[in-house]
Amino acid sequence: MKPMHASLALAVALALAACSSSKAPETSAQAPARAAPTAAEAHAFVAQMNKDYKAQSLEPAAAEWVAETYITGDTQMLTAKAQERYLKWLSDEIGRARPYEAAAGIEPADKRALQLLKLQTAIPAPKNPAHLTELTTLASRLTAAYGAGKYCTDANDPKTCRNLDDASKILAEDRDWNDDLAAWQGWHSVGRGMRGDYVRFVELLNEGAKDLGYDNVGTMWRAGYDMSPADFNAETDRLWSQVKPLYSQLQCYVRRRLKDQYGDRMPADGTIPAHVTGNMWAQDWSNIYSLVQPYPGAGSLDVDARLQAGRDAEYRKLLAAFKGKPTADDLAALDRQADAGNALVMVKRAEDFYTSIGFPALPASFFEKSMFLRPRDRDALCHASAWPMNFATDVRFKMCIRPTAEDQYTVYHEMGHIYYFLAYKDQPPIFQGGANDGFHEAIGDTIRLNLTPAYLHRIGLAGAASEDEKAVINAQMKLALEKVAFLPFGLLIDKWRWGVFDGSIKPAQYNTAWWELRRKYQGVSAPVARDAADFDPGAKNHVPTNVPYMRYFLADILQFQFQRALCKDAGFDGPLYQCSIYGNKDAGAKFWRMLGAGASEPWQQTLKTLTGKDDMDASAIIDYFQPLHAWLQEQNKGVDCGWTGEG
Ligand code: X8Z
Ligand code: ZN
Repeated sequence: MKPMHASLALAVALALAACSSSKAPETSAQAPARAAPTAAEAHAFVAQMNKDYKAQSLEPAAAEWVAETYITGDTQMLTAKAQERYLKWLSDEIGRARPYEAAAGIEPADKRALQLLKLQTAIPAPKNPAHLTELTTLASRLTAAYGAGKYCTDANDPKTCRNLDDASKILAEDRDWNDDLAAWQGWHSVGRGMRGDYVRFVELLNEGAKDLGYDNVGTMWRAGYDMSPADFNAETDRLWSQVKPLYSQLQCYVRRRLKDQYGDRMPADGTIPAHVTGNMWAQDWSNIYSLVQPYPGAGSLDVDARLQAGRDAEYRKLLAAFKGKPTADDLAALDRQADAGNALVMVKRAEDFYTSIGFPALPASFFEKSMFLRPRDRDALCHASAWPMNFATDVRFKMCIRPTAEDQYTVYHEMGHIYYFLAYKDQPPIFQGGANDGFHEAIGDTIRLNLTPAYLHRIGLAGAASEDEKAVINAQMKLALEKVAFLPFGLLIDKWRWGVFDGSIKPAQYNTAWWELRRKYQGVSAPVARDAADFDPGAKNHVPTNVPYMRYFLADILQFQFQRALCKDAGFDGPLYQCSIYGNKDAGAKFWRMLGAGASEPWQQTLKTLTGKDDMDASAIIDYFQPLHAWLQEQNKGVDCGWTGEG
């Protein structure tokens, strides 16, 4: 279903899956395929289509939820079957809908609904039934392989195995070159086994896209932006050219500070090796803030330490209340209870922001049905996602929350999806999606921009805030390591996939093309030589789980546009980086109205209602980081910036 797949991670799941159980409904199929249906007939078709779409989507959503929260061969099979049924229904329905697009005088909303139907999955179904079965089987197998991924130093000893949480923790906290290298290499070995499946997966996706009338699946993914796929391509390049100068300054400065730390182990070609960025994919560098901090000690931004302290206090409280002498089992249970209590505090903290701007409290079922912690007794796909289960109030998180700043911000992000679902739940099902998928990703991130040093201090997550220049530069640097460092990464994942899908990147070049793009856009390199069997894209969630990624690049730009508009609305007239709309119901009401439109109108119109402009525009992110940008330019004066292979 669109909301899902098109919009969020989780969506993914559904998206792919979004299907139904029974035979294709007779209902909308009964519409006569006459040459020229009337507008009234088209209207009736769309009404029935909305009903069927909803009915068909419930079971695959439930199947995918179980498959991702309880990975076994059985749940993989069940979700593959549910997806297969849904995708079959969807492609049949698209065929039935086709004649109505040409109905004379068709209402614009009906026309839009018919167009959106074609975009309700990232996995187009091949007409060949055996190929469809194979496709959904591969989709669920790749998702499960990523979710259950582990690497072991001794294949015969499970105690030596590590999962993504373990490896990520090392990269985030341990600054030792070799420890980080081992964690990076370990996790990337998980991708190797996916290579063959992915090659076949791409063939089948393309077959499905062609059966639906697209050149390839990349063209289909780019068809969801109310402009031609070619124009969308050019649009992403335009936005990148707006932000590249800022990114280049950041890369140059960070590389120099890493050189101070690691000396000659740093490559001489100007690139940053992926494993020393504090993040498995080098997509968010905020974990190495301590290495690149402009003015040590100016301002107080130690959100990680305060979150950990909060979780530890929870544990001590539980231990103190325990009657008698706890056994080892009791202690393990208390530990778990402390994690659960902490996760709830982190979720409630985010909810508090949203309710402060007038959004409703989350439904009780959200708290009952969400998964907040990594299950201890089974494999689960821990990559965070938000799930619209029923086009109404059954909305959920699937996340494995740890007491870190990164996870706290991800909670705000996921909650943005949840509130989008709730805001547009009264739209017809086919309009229950983001204005475009970048909007969906940008909502929670906009809220996250309101977590200024002053706000973090106010809620006890940071020490006293200072607005002196040094503290401002420090705070900007920390945020830039998250938001500016991400920009080229957000862009390149789908540059790679679009190439894979259109055949310009052949299977034999999958990995080399991946690293060429990493180098070209990010100035990041592989820390060790890669070989022909490596499949490093497989080590990134969205590739095996088949979630389009350009949405995050768009969101990184859009969230600053949204924030600028909301702050204006709130009457804030200081520098944008100091604005927090916490408690501002007027700004909240305007935001809520935008969310309520869902996918019912072209995104340009939705954007204009909020910001007064109808195009995506990176000037807001550039303005936001103006103080840091100037500071970086000063620091990098006389430095030979840039790298070999820069695009
Ligand atoms: O996948 C996500 C969210 C779920 S929609 C946690 N994000 C991207 C990623 O982790 O790669 C958020 C930022 C980019
Ligand atoms: Zn998201």
